[in-house]
Amino acid sequence: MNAILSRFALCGTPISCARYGNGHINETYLVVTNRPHLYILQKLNGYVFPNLQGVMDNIAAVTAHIRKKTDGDCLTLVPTTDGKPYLIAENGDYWRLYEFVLNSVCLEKAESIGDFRQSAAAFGEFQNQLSDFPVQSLVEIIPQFHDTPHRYLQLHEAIENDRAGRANGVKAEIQAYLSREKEAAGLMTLQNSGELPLRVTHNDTKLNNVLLRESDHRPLCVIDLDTVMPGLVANDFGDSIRFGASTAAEDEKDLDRVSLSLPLYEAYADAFLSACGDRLTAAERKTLPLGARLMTLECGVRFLADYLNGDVYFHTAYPEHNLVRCRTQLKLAEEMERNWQRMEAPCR
Ligand code: ADP
Ligand code: GN1
Ligand code: MG
Repeated sequence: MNAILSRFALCGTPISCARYGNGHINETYLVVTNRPHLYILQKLNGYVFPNLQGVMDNIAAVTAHIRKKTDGDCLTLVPTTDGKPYLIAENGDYWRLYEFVLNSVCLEKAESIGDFRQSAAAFGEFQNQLSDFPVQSLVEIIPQFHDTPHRYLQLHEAIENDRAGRANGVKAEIQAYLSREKEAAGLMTLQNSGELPLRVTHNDTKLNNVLLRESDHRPLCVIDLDTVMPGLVANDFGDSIRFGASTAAEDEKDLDRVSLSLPLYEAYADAFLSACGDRLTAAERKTLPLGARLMTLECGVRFLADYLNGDVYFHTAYPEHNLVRCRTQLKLAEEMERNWQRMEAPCR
């Protein structure tokens, strides 16, 4: 790793570099130098992001825009020794270095309802900060990223190809997801008919993609900007709920522990709408709960497809990891169906 680090304009000499965090996509390392100075080093995932140059151009533009508007923390790229915002290694790998956001915490699970409110405030404020960013100038990093019917097509392909020979063992899960395919087009239909506007959205609004201040858990910085691109607010709202308002981890094996926490849901909706509700159209506001249900379904469809494809997309820690994740998403989607009226109430 020293060969990579020596190509960045570091403050001090690296004394350690170790794998860090729980991201499913990039290879992330915490780097400490003798000063001491802390950095986040990442090898970008070229399978997930075929247009790595586009990823980095989007991030550079979005962080520059946010930096002009805030005196708080913002993701800061550290340049290479020859002044470039990222490094292309001899073997073609892309590497980038961020300043480590000091005195921050990254939560896998909200420690209190207040924490979850703070994450809603952070993502709502992120929406505000980028409301005047020229949405068409962004590269669409992964085309049809949150096009749920398209994700269903990919699931059908995965079932047909059955590359890992796993389809027979997961007939019940396949059946459960396919029985919900009809409802998957809800948001895309409204987007295509112009009833929902495209905005600059984050598209991966998990709780662990926002850093809170260690001392009081106030929002510090939204991270993981790889998928910032034109999208629907409902999906940003929805992915936060999918991940953060579940009573269990995304990869909980005991499905009895997986359900939707209505107090967390209601707190998030309230704080998100307080932060950016004024900017939303009535149709956007009304479709926020649908975003939660469809993002949960879509994420489950993606985990199931990846399981069938042999775990080529998401990082996994054991062979059934994607299957376990797909089951939790299904259970959570069922819980949302059961609580549908309560979910709609705060967004009317
Ligand atoms: P992935 O796309 O794989 O999810 P992330 O960019 O989200 O990668 O980074 C993985 C983890 O690294 C985050 O969840 C967070 O814990 C940590 N992290 C990333 N960037 C920073 C930063 N600038 N300062 C502190 N921690 C960070
Ligand atoms: C991935 O990078 P990470 O771990 O924050 C994925 C999201 C999924 C999420 C599921 C680029 O997010 O779309 O919702 O895993 N990111 C990409 O946990 O596919
Ligand atoms: Mg992440």
